[in-house]
Amino acid sequence: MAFDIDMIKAVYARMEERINTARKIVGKPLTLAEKILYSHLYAGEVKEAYERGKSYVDFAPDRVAMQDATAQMALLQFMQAGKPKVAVPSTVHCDHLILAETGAQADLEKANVINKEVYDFLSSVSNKYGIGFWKPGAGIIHQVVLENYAFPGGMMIGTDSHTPNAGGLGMIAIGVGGADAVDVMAGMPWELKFPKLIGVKLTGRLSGWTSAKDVILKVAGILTVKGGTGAIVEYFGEGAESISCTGKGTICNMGAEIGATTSVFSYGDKMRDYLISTDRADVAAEADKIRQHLRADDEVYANPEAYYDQLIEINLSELEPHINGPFTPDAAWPLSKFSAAVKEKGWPRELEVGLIGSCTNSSYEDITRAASVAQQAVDKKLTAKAEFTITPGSEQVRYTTERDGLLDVFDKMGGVILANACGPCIGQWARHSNDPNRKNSIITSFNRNFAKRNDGNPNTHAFVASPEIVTALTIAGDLTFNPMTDKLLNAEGQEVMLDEPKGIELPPSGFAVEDAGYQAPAENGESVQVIVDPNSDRLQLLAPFNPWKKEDFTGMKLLIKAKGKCTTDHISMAGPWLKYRGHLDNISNNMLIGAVNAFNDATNKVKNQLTGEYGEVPATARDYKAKGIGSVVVGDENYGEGSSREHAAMEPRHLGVRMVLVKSFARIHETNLKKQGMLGVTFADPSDYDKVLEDDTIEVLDLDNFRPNTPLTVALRHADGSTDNIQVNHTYNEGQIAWFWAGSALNTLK
Ligand code: MIC
Ligand code: SF4
Repeated sequence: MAFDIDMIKAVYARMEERINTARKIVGKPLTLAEKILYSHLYAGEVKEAYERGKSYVDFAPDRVAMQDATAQMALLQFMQAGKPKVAVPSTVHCDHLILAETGAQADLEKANVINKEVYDFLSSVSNKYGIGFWKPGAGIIHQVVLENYAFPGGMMIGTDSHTPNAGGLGMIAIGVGGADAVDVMAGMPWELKFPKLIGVKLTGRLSGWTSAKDVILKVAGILTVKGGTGAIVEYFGEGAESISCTGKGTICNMGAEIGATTSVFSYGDKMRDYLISTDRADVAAEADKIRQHLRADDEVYANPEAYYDQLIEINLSELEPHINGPFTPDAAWPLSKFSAAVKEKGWPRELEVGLIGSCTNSSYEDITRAASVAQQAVDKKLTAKAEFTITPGSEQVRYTTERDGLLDVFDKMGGVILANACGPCIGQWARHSNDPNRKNSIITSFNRNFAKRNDGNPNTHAFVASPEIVTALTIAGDLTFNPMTDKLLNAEGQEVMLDEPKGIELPPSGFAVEDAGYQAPAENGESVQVIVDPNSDRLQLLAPFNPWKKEDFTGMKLLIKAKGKCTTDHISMAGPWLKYRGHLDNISNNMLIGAVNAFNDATNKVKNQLTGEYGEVPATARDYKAKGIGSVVVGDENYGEGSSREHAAMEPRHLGVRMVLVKSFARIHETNLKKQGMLGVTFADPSDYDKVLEDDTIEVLDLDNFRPNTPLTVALRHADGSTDNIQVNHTYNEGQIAWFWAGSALNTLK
């Protein structure tokens, strides 16, 4: 299982030279992100200064991590690439497919039966191609990576949008689609537009009820779900130094919610302590030797305005706990204003369930802080009014916190310990409710709260907060409870208050685990067989997509014009659909079923232009496809925000959608579309969105002139015989245009 110390030494050995050259070429002091990026150029030598937000750059990441729900598609594609073994250390983590129902053990046992075919597939592909395999129950990808593989100054990609969690350990870790992972595993360059840089200066110090989570909840409020797009967020300042390593991880994790490419903290004592405590004193010793390269240059910290494209300052001493939601993670409410907001907006005041844990918030520190609140419920004779669940992030954290008596405290408060897995965070939750459609409120320490995400119910108002705030509100069973000011009535009729939470950063008697759940790959996997049953409804081998001719982009029908928020959860819902993540045709039946049709405000109800009838989106797309007619999806701002799931791009590709035309894209989704050979373009004039009508037939007029930095012209032919010609922009470079004509990036790799 061990991380590769030689690989880390090699990265560190080349850093100094590359940083010095980059500093000369860029002509000014460097930020931390720039140092790491310039040290990971695919071509090796630093030859030019890249323009932030503009230049496409080829990188060579050190590692790849994949979770089971995305790894299936990634590895099905890798099997097509014809390589005998992965080119960089890679791991697979089985965390997304475990349904939370009764509790850890029973749920895990059931998952092992239900998902056997998928787990067997993932374990044998991993075995064959030299990939480390973390079994179901081992933990959530980002927590396991932080505990075992992340290292300061490294660069990693992962097929999950919360991969940036590893920024808590000073790594540039970026969420990507499976096709990107295939490139890196095949030893090819990985391309990224050189990011812009947002600096966040933290002064003061966290105390009382405020925790690291509140930093990112606050930042999300400032930047919104789009504000980090195309940027790396770099945290620094005395405040940053005092935050624990896992707290830093929480902040970086949720940077995904502002669309940031990734987030990162510089190396310091907190990271050092964490490395030592997780059995990696040798990594800490190496990092100590090059400390000056694992932070920005002094000039940057002294005068940050001059070096970051945008600068935000937060005083931790004044920062209040926050609660964000409902339905979007950037609706940020300071605790003191939240209760009034609940009343004013008419959100259901009764809190039905509190859920802590997940990849975002299940460190030893998080658990101790939440347990210190839970213990008070026991001591002060308070009975928790809401249901309470706890998902530990890894077996190591679970084992250690159980040994230290912490899980027992939750148990006494009435909490249920779920498996070390995503569970309710991704809708893998058999929620106990007498009415699954009731308007209701829940609060989680997770990161995302889009409609329907946790339990499939559009009326569930999900809020996001720190584990300790979630625990306090769970005890109260009331969203308007403010633990800093309000009293609760206990079983003996006395009014009591909750004291501030107390946490312990790292376990005083060290981390421990009996079976971490790791399986190393075969030394030589040549003879390992990977079996996919042709009759399976869970797995399906992929057939290459056809190359394009320009005629394919004429006579296309509008499939749907989506209105408002259209996240990957709207495009390819998770929860019950996760079971089809390895079967493209089956999962395509969820395509865009959550998107709101701009013409009738309904979901999954679009006009079939051939019959005039209204039908489900996937069925309508299949009908056009069967008749050889291409279709078009039109969307609003930040289309495809959220997850890295490339299914959101592959499903439309599979069902005959040829073009996606939107006001703006989220980064990962835009790349996923390009990789799968789709035409992803944006309105040059966003108000042209209004020109798209329900009966439009659509054509790209100048596809033979598809070149970088050159807009295209799209004709919207309306039913009344009139036509609107509109300009659309794109961000394809030469290489990506080659993927497009080839039908997919994978077709060019083969
Ligand atoms: C999520 O948090 O939405 C997920 C599920 O982890 C996704 C990945 C997926 O869809 O499999 C993500 O964040 O990328
Ligand atoms: Fe799993 Fe939720 Fe983390 Fe995604 S955000 S990896 S679903 S725990």
